Amino acid sequence: MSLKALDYETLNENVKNCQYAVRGELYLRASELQKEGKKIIFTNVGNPHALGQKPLTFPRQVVALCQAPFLLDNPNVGMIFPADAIARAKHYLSLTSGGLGAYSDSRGLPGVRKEVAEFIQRRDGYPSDPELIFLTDGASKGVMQILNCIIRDQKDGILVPVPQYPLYSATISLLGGTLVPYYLEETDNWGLDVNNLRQSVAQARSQGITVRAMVIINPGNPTGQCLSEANLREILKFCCDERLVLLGDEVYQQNIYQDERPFISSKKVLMDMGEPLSKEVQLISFHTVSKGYWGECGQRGGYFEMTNIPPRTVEEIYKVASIALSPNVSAQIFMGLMVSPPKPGDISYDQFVRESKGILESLRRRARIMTDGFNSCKNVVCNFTEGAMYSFPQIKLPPKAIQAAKQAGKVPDVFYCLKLLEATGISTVPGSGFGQKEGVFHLRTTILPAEEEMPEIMESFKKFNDEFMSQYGDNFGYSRM
Ligand code: DCS
Repeated sequence: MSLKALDYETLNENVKNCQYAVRGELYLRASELQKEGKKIIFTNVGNPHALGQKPLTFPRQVVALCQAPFLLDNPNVGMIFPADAIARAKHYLSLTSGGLGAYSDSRGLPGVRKEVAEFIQRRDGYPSDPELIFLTDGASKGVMQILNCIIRDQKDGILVPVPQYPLYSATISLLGGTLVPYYLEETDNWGLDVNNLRQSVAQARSQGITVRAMVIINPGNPTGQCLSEANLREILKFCCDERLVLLGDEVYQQNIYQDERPFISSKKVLMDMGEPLSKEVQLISFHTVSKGYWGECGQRGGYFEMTNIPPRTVEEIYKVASIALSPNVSAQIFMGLMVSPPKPGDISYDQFVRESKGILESLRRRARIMTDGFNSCKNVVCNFTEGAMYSFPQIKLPPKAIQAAKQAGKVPDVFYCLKLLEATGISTVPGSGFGQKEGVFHLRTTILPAEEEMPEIMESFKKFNDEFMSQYGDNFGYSRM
């Protein structure tokens, strides 16, 4: 019997080969256990609202009014909504061509792109052109659109950090390109050594790969590090020398939990470096409404900004974006609100600041509780989460545990994470889903569980881990790699 196009055997191999561990085996098992009635703590996805974070009031008021514009005609609207939310809703509705039910331009509403450009200009101190900003359905879609433009065939390589967020590995394999790994240095707080980059590129070239772009995730996922300005300068110089497009994933730019290394955008560093670099290096920067203290993952709002991309290419990217007609219009409004939140003197300002500060300060405390908790466990070492939303401890698995994993037909860190899940209900992602050095094991957890639940979660983790280590250990000490 002949096979049909959607029979598994005949599917596009790129689809079958692509892996996305954040919703992989661990997540599926956790969902099963949940159905069986077990309490699961889902720390596998950076999805703050799913773990109880409350939405910020002001943006929801504005979008609620945009979704239900008839409320604006209700004489009592001022009793439920503050005047600045009403004014903002009218402003955004005036930018649309028929409210939230109408497609927008495929690049997004011009008025919102202008607000994004103004935000970038305030943040970096350099002009930003709304014509070079495209709004997207979350940062993910932007990354996919751009990788789609770059990858021509399997000989095209993209430099990706290891460990990395698997959007990159999955999309590269979906598009049939080649991932060229560069390793982050765990003992150097997940720093990036440009010599490693050179080696990675040389090795890829020796295998006939044309390296075309480099991805940085700053602050890092899953690694949580913030890149220093000096490091960013080296990277940009490297991209200039090697003629690589830099893809700057900056979705965690508001999530910073230390003061030594504040977030600094790749665009600002590039502009600070002056000519010729500032006119030469091709850079695409990504942002989202899913992270920060907004955490509006379900709204699917994002943007990318293009720097030094020729107009003909911008036209082509626009054409391809047009195939999907329009990014979500309500998400575009969230993006507009994120980049232009209430200002001092506005009615909603105090409440907005109170809510956003409350979330960020709590995340900062949770980052500390988690790192300290992991570091108090046997055979576990963990760099401090400087930014983003994750903790990525190294788990030094004893040889007996690795042996037991092999017997169970599991990758060792998957084995450990499954046992952790069964024993405690904590659903994590094994380090192998992000890439790691051979023979080294990690897990990733978010720092998002409610602060008051954190001590209990860490206690339950410690109990499990220390028992696991006693069960499989030989009581010999492991030194840190
Ligand atoms: N880039 C990075 C580095 C991310 O971590 C994520 C989401 C995205 C882009 C895409 O986000 P949006 O499409 O929602 O804008 N992070 C996933 C993660 O690791 N856990 O949850 C989601």
